[in-house]
Order: sequence, then structure tokens, then C-alpha cells
Amino acid sequence: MFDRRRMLQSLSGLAIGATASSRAVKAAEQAVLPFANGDRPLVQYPGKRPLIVLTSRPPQLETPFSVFNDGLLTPNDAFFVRYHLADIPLEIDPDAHRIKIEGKVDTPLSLSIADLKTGFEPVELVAAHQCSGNSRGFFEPRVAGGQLGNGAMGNARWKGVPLKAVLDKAGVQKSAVQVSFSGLDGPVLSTTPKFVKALDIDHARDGEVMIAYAMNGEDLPWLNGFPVRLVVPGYYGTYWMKHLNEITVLDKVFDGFWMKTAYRVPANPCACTEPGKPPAATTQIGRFNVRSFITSHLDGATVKADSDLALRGIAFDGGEGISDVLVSWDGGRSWQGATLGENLGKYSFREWKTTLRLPKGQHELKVRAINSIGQSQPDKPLWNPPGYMRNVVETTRVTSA
Ligand SMILES: Nc1nc2c(c(=O)[nH]1)N[C@H]1C(S)=C(S)[C@@H](COP(=O)(O)O)O[C@H]1N2
Ligand SMILES: [Mo]
Repeated sequence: MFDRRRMLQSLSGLAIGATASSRAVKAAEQAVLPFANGDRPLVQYPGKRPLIVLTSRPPQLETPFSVFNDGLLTPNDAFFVRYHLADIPLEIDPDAHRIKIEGKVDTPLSLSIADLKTGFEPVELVAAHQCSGNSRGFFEPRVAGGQLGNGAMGNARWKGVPLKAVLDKAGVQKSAVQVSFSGLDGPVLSTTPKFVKALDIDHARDGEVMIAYAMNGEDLPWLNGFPVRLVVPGYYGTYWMKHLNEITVLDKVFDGFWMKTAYRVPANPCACTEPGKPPAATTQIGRFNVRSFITSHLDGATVKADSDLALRGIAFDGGEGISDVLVSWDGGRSWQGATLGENLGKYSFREWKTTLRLPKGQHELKVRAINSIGQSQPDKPLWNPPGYMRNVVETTRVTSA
């Protein structure tokens, strides 16, 4: 059961204490991410199990990688957390919360959660969620920004109402070009721009973008955007506005800081540049590229030689759907096909499995996924200044003995 009073109390404790020693958070142990300066505290925040802390103010928490081997859906209490601005909501009354739909609409709306639940046909979708900077800590040369391992991603069953249905009810006017979104959190300093994101009007009305009020069959966890967030299937997490309370239909391209200046990638097919070189032009970050991971074994693992080794992992992309996963045991010279698991939809993580027999010695295991339109992953990491969209073919070194 969601205990709102305790949550308020806990999050207030966080705000004033803002350290791992605050009564709101229990320091458990350390985690070590596999790159230089990868030591992180594992801390338990309200509604969460101990997660890897990147920053405590605002909370930025990463999912321990072993969670991705436990099942295809990431449990709510293990789901990563990312905020930009430290003034996060500490008190939300779900009955009083309103989502305003304003701007270039015929009928401005102010919807309660009950209005959303009763006034529209609910939809459900399993979709992966991933921060643009997931895996940033692995870039060489290193780049500025949160030094994340591979835990700023997750996969959940989202339930809510299509943004399209809400926009249709408000009556979008002909002049509409984009729709902007903002939430309850804000900056600590008045000079910091509020976190506002925008989608093109056609994208906002594609029927898939969702105003979600539930995740894996429960209310959204507080830190993941309670009571409602935007779910933008296949797109990087930056668009997935948490604690959503304002939707504004615009007759021009939104040019706020978080669209015009931040979250931009080199405007070329690889979204990459030579390390150290700024891109000639940039564009807004968009859909996920193809990624795959071995989850059953961690880098440096020891396995049994000359016996069946069951490997498994996950793959996902920006919504074309994964069609093949290949695994190599010799550093990428030879590859064998893996068997794909249950298909939970084109936006979901897809499980893969295969069996290998390895002779005694050191082996470089690699995994590569291919989507339904033939897109795959690069052998060498693609570098860009903000360290976004990392999707190199991952390598897991094992010793068989
Ligand atoms: N209100 C609000 N929504 C937000 C953000 C934020 O700072 N504030 N960050 C975005 C970014 S960059 C990411 S990766 C996701 C993180 O979602 P999560 O914390 O539920 O994992 O939320 C997005 N939505
Ligand atoms: Mo993000």
C-alpha cells in the first residue's frame, strides 16, 4: 500500500538532510561501476530498494545491473531515477492534482486523476525507458555529465490514457506546431530554466504517447513521476515528463533551454563526432538506437569449462522491434544466433538466450542485436560531446576453468 503520509515525511527529510545519513535514506553498501571513479554509495530512498546513487540533490539513482537478469519488467522499487532540478515535489495531493491543457486549443481543460481514469479509455503498453546519458561513464575520452553505468534504463508496463485522446477533447487548433510539457519540480535558483520539453504536434497525436498513471500495475513511484508522467515510447527519457501538470499547445517551435540548448546530438547519421571535436550542427535527441546486453554474466566472471553455459540477456530498440540477437565467444570473429524470448511488444525489452561450450581459458563474449529494419550496433563506440546514445556492441570477459 502506498503510504502517502510516510512518503511526505520521508521526502521532507530528504530535502533538508540531503545526505545519505538523513533519516529518510538508509545507506546500505557501496557499488563499484566498472570505470575509473566508479565508486558509488548504495542508498535506499522512499519507495525504492537500495540503488546506486549518482547525486543526492536532486536524487539520481541507478539500477544495479543484476536486476536486469531477474525478469523482463524492472520492478518499481528498482527503477532508476533522474531529476535535473533540486526542487522536487515533497507534497502531492493526488486528489487535488490537475493537468492543465492550454494554448492553441478550443477548450482549455483542467483534468484530475479521476477525470483521466474515468473520462478516457485506458491503454497499456510495455515500453523501455532509458536516459540519453545511460552508460555515459564508459566513454573514452571521458565526457562531462553524470557518470552513469548501464543502469539508467528500465522496462515497465505503463497504463494511462493516450495523449491524443486528451488533446482531441481539448480541440487542437489548426495553427498547432508543437506541444510542451512541464511538471511539478522546479529549479532552486530563479536563473535556472525550468525543465520543459516539447514534442511535434504529429508525434504528440500519434496515439502511442501516453499520460501514464500506473506502472507495473501500481501507482507510479513518487520518484518516477507520481501521480502522472508522460510515456513517449521508443524515445529517450528526457521527454518522459514526470509529475506532469502542464500541457501547452504551441503555434511555434518551443525554444526553451532544455530543447534548444540541452539534449542535442550531432546532426549526422551516427550522431557522433571525432573525440574532442564539436559537431557542425546539432539536432534534438530522438529515438533509442539498438542495444543489447548479456545479463546472466558480469564482466570478469568465472564459468565452468567444457560444459553447457546458459547465457541470457536483453535487447531493445526505438520501436522497430528486435528481430535477431547474435552472440560471439571469440571477441567478435564468430557469431551464433540466440533464441528470442516472449515478445511483449516492439517497445519492450526482449529476452534472448543461448548456450555455449567454452574450452579452458579467457574468452571475450559479445552480443549484438539487429532490429526489424536491419539497424544494429557499432563495434567501436560512437563518441559525442554530451555522451549520449551509447550503443556499442558490449563485451563481457569470462574465464572458463
Ligand atoms: N519533471 C521532470 N520530468 C523529467 C525529468 C526531470 O528532471 N523533471 N527528467 C527527464 C529525464 S532526462 C529522464 S531520463 C527521465 C527519468 O525518469 P525516471 O526518473 O522515472 O527514471 O525523466 C524525465 N522527465
Ligand atoms: Mo535523461
